[in-house]
Amino acid sequence: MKISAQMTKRGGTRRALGAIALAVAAAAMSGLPAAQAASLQGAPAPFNKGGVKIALVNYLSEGDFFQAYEAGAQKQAKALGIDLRIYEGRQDAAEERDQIQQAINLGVAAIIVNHGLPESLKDVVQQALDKGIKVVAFDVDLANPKVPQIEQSDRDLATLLLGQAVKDNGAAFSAGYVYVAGFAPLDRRDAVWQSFKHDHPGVQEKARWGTVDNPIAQSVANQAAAAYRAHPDIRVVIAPYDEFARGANLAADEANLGSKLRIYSADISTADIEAIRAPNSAWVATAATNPAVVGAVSVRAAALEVAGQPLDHRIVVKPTLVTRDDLVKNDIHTIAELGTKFPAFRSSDAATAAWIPVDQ
Ligand code: SR1
Repeated sequence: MKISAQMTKRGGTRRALGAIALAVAAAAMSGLPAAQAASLQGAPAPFNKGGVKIALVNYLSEGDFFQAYEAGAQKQAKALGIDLRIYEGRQDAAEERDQIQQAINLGVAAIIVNHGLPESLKDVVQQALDKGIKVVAFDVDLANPKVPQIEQSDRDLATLLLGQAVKDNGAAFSAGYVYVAGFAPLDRRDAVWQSFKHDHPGVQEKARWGTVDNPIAQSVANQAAAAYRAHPDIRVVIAPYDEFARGANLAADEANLGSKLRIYSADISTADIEAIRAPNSAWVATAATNPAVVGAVSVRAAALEVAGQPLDHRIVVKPTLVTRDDLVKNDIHTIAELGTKFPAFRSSDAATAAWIPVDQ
């Protein structure tokens, strides 16, 4: 069940109440609870009884990555008979805190925190833990030994895309860099970029830009257009988030720079694959996981915590490098087709157990 900001505001609006009434009426008509929470035979308690509620609290929800992440989480929750309550992210730290509080009040067994600002979350997460609620975090470092941390190995991801940039362009080039500080995955990727520049004195960062203002890709495109005009010597753009790469690519397209620039990114979606494959596209490679698999891993990690079963503190979903050549040679147009060539895009063995169905 998705819980929107409108539905979560205190006091609620008539529209929100209407939506709830409709959901309840629909559930009553189908004879099912509002969200299915079935029992799972052979599973440890409480999954053998069903009715386990888990909250997924997002800081960001817009864009292909986060939509696929949520879809993967929902699919894994369904397979586990979990009643997953999804709180939409609006890049609002106060709202995310409030949503965690609401999940606590709802009596969930676990909370998955997807991104956010650590300083605004640590105390409310501690309140959840104090009440016996399990917490796992994806891409936000809550610095709490009781909170397992899920990530895509941002170090590997950045190393892969920078390695490809050197392979294609040599060890000396003028670069543009797209970055916004304060997001754990972007900060971890940035640490690799900083040491890469130190080790490659021939690589010059000529311009830096970036924003997470919605719509992110269009906002980044506006900045990129100005950067390309001011620094016509830029040949390589390092854009380690697909919304950034989409923006950098849009601006390159509009300025007819497709054959002059090469863009290296993180993340992948079916729309990204089409953009990378497009004739004359400047976007040539990306290092990525399947975000649906990461969403599934997050739910499995929360389930293992609830069942009291062993789980590493750091749970990593390994990224894979995908180049335009890979896509064209293998006639890949979608994430599903990508999974046939690269098994890592189908599933991950992170946070698994014999009783957990894994099927992405
Ligand atoms: C604003 S942070 C964006 C990143 O979060 C996830 O880790 C995705 O990989 C995306 O690049």
